[in-house]
Amino acid sequence: MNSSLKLLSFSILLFFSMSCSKVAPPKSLEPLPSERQLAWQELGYYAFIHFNMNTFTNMEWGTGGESPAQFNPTEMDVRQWAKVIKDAGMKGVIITAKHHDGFCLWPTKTTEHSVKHSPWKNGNGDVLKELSEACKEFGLKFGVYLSPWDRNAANYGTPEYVSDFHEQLRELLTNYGEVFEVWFDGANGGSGYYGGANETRKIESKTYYEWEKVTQIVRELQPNAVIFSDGGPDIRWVGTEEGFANETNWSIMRRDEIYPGWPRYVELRSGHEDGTHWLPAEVNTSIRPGWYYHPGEDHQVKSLSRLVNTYYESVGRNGNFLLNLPVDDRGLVHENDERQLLGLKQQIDADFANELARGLPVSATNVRGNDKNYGAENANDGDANTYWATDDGVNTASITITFDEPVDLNRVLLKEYIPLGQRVKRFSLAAKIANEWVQIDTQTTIGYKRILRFNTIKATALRLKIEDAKASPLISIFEVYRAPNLLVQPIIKRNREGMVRIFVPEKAVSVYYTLDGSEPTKESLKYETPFLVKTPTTLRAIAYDGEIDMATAPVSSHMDIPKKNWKVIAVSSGNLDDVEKAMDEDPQTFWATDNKIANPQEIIIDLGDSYTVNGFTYWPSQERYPLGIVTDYAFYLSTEGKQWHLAAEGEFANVVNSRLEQEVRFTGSKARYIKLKAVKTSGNEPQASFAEIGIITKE
Ligand code: FUL
Repeated sequence: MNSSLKLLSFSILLFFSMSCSKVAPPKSLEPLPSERQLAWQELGYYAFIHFNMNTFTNMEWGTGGESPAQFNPTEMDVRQWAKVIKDAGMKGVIITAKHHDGFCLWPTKTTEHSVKHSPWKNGNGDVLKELSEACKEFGLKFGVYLSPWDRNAANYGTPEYVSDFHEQLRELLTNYGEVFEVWFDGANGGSGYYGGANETRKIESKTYYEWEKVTQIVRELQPNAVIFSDGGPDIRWVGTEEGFANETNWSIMRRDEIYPGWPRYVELRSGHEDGTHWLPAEVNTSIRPGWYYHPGEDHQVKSLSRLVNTYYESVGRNGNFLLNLPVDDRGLVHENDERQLLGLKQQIDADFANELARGLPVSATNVRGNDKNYGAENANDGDANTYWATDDGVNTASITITFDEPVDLNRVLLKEYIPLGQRVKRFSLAAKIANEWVQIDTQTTIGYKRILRFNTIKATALRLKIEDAKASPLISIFEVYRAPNLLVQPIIKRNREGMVRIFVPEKAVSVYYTLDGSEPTKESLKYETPFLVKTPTTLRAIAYDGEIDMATAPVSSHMDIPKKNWKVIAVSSGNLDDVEKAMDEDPQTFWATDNKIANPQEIIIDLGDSYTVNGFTYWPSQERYPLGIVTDYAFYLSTEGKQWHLAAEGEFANVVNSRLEQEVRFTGSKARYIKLKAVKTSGNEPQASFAEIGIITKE
């Protein structure tokens, strides 16, 4: 054979050995995801927008008896929403085209209860049109929420309504370009306005809406769109609105058991290991307590650490994250929400900025047919389409990545190659630290994406052990990160005894504080254990990250005398069992007077000793649906509990919309007893509630 012939036959051989590996690919493990489900899973994080009639009536569930005239945003700007969403790193948006109250954000032909009759743009507006166009402009996916339950429709409960509902769906899926997700809610409380009938109507949620037909319409008009509901058929609810999936999260379920309003919905948090259909979880939660905008919740936008947790407990647990933004009555994403969204983006970007394992030496205890196509190196090549696989029947195996030198790390991101089915049932992670193998974590499912968080370690190698799987495990991604510490302002708490505790979410972050009102620095007192504050004091604290030499802005907490010896000695009405909630130093709990007895109501407290009282404080209830917020007060002092002297009376301005601590100061006088009288409550509710009462003894 001459040399060029030799070269040719060698190349042919090489070509065959590379392209036609003799090893058969792993068999798929049913059930499998569809193309549209796979595409959806890649989105990861996207926005929900609750903006509709409820935005203007300050409700969560409208009755259906509202007037289109009430829908009237003053500065509506969907491009602002799209920009915020894009800047937040979200991939799309789903809007409440119609919520349970039946008001349609587009000029539908099916009902007069729509933007067509609202003053907004003189009835010529179409929120769906504007938003779908803004989505195109900003490169966002566009989705729709259409409530099956309709408390406005006179024909709700009849077959005619179902045709209208289907027609609404057709309009939404025809007139606004590509739709990526159609969202159906399972809620149905029965009662409604129903064209003035004001009654309760029961429907059979499994059959009434003709779900097969609904699916047909979506497939016909938007073949790439996924359909969401409690039980899919494409995407499932995660069984909670708190913002998490369980650690064990199968993307498969026995789907035929599920229907809208399914009573065993808690199972949606984990899926079914023996699922019959691919049905991945979408984690939906709101950035505020409510789904809709309520000015009273402007101060309750979720903290950065809460949002970061939600991200890890959704995207990091094999789910997608649908975060709701309650657009406000101006028609804008509120600035407080925007700030938190951008903070979350910044933190997540920083957490995953530098991958540390790409291309490093990696080995596995078993490789399918000893074939490079399934070798361990496919797990840390950054390509989710290649994977490490084991021989058939080998469902326990491990893969080890070795670093050139000791590396600081605290995150591991794993992916299974899900086009062939979800397989891993149990796995563990170990790290080689100072030459010893240390177990870091033991977990269950992986799925599309699983992120493990742990305290920073310095390791020379990492070993992922698949302990058990339904079939040979296929690991497409094994990434390693060192996320920076989450540096957020400390949270200060003090109990009735006066014990102070200061919290930060990261162990590696320190807290420094001052007790004289001065600016804290890393030279100030370091918080190590709880301590007692017995006299009126201003505590100021910072969180400080020594690794980057950075501190947060200080937080301040004004503390007065401890409430240790306080005793409620009389109330005008109400249950005394939980009356301490009005003075337990926790504004998240509250005490209320009897709800049948009209105001004024009052509460009398014995301070246990005599003090010069210069003022008082009142926290309104922080409940989602607060009752009896005191709007007008009278505050009295007494030295012996019989003779009362009026120290102050007035109004807590804007206390309903801005439910923050109220502070009233007056010329001080000596007292041992205080009396707070609720002269008036919000909406004149026949009940007064007190989340926390305090006094000011400091000058
Ligand atoms: C729930 C609805 O009842 C709420 O109003 C909200 O739309 C939420 C996303 O789903 O079931």
